[in-house]
Amino acid sequence: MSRKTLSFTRSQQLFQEACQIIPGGVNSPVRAFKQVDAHPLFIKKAEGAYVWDVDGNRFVDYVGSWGPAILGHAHPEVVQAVGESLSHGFSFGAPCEQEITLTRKVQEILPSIEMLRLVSSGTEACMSALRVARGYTGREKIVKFTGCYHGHADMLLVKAGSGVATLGIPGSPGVPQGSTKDTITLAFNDSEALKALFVQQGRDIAGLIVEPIVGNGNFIRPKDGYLELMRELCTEYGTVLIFDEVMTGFRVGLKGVQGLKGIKPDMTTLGKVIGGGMPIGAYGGKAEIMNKVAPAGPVYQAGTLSGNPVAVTCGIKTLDLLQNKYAFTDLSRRTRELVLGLKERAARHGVALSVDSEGGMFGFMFCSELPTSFEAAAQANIDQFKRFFRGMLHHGVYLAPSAFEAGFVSFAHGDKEIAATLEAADHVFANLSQY
Ligand code: KE4
Repeated sequence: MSRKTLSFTRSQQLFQEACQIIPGGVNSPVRAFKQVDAHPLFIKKAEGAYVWDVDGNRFVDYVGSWGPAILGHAHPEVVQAVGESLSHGFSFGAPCEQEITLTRKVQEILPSIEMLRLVSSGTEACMSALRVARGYTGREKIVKFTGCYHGHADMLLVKAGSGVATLGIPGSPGVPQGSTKDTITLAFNDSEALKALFVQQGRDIAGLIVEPIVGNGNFIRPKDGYLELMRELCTEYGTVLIFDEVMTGFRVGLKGVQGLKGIKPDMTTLGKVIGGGMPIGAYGGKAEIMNKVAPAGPVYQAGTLSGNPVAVTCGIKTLDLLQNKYAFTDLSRRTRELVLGLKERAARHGVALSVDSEGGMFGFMFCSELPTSFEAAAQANIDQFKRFFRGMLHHGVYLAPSAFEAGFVSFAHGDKEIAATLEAADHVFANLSQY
C-alpha cells in the first residue's frame, strides 16, 4: 500500500518566519508539533468538522480549537449572533445584560454554581478559584494531581509528583519556590495516598483541584468511588473541592462530569465551550464562597475584557444550541463509533490500542490496557503515536499533536467524516513504520 503524503510548503515558510518574531513560532506551545516531531500547520479556515491549512489541504478536525468548537466551526447561527453583537460595540468595560443571561444559563445547566465570575481564560479561572479557596478557608496548601493541567499560573506549574504526595518543586524556570511550596501533588486514582494526605494535613488544605476526567493525560477516567472519596474528604476536612471542568464542561455531557456522577463540587472552573471559541473562562460555586470575591468580599480578582458582550454572546448562543438543538446521545454514539473503529483497525494490523470516550471527548493510547494514572499513560508507545499522528495528517485527518491530549468530536462530524477517518486509520496502521 503506497505511503500518502501532502505538501505543507506554505506552512513551513510561515513557521520559519514566525519563529523569528514569536517564541517557538506559536502562541501556545503544543501547537508547535514538537511532541509529534513535525512542522505545525498554519490554519487558514475552519468550518463545520473541517479545517483548511494555508497550502489548501483539508482535514477532518479532531482538535476543535482544543475543545470549544463542539457545534463545529463557524456554526451559522453563532456567526449571526456574534455579528449582530459586534455591530453594537466590542467591549464596554461595564456590566451588560448578556453577562446575566450567560450566568443564568450556566446555573441552569450546572446547579452547583450558585454564583459565577466570568474571566478570559481557563488559566484565569483556575488561578482565581484557588485564590478564593485560600481566602475563604484562611489556609494556604492546595492539592493537584499528576497529569492534570489547570493553566499556567505559577502555583500550578509544579514538577509532576511521584506515587506519594510531593511538595511543590517549580516545574518551570521563572516559577519561584515560594509560589509552589504549598502545592501538593498526588498520583490520580490513588485512593490510599489521598486518604493518607488528608489524615496528615487535611486541616491545612485550602483547596483540591482536579480534572474529573483527565483530558491532559490523554483520557484517564476516575476509578469507581474515587471522586466520591474526594468529596467526602473535602467535606470532612473543610477543603474546597474544585472540579476543573474547563475541558469536560458541556463536553462529556451537557452537565459535565459533575452531572454524569451526581457529585456537587464546592467550585467549578470552566472555559473552552462556555465561550464557543471566543476567549472566556469562568469560576463559580457556592454563594458563601463566591461572596468572598471583590467587590463583594476581600479576595481581589479583575479583568479588562471579562464579560465582554461579543464573547459572552458567542457563549450564550453556543450553550443555547447545546441545550435546545442538539442531543448529546448522538454525539456520544458517534464518538464511541470512532474510537471502537480505531481499535478494531489497529487490531487488524497487530497494533495494541486502548481507547475510551465520554460524550464528545475521546482518547486513544498505544498500549493494551487502559491507563488509570498519568504514570501508566506515560508508558504507552509514544513513537507509534507520533507515526500515527503524522500518517493521519497525510491522509487528511488532524488529531491532537500530543500523546497526552484528548480529542474532540463535534456535532458537525457525520457518518462521512467518521468513515473517512477510519479508512485513513486502516491505511496508516498498515504502514505505521513508514511515517
Ligand atoms: P486556558 O488558559 O488554556 O484557556 O485553559 C487552561 C486549562 C485549564 N484546565 C484544563 C482542564 C485545560 O485543559 C486547560 C487548557 N487546555 C489546553 C489543552 N489541553 C489548551 C491548549 C493549549 O495549551 O494550547
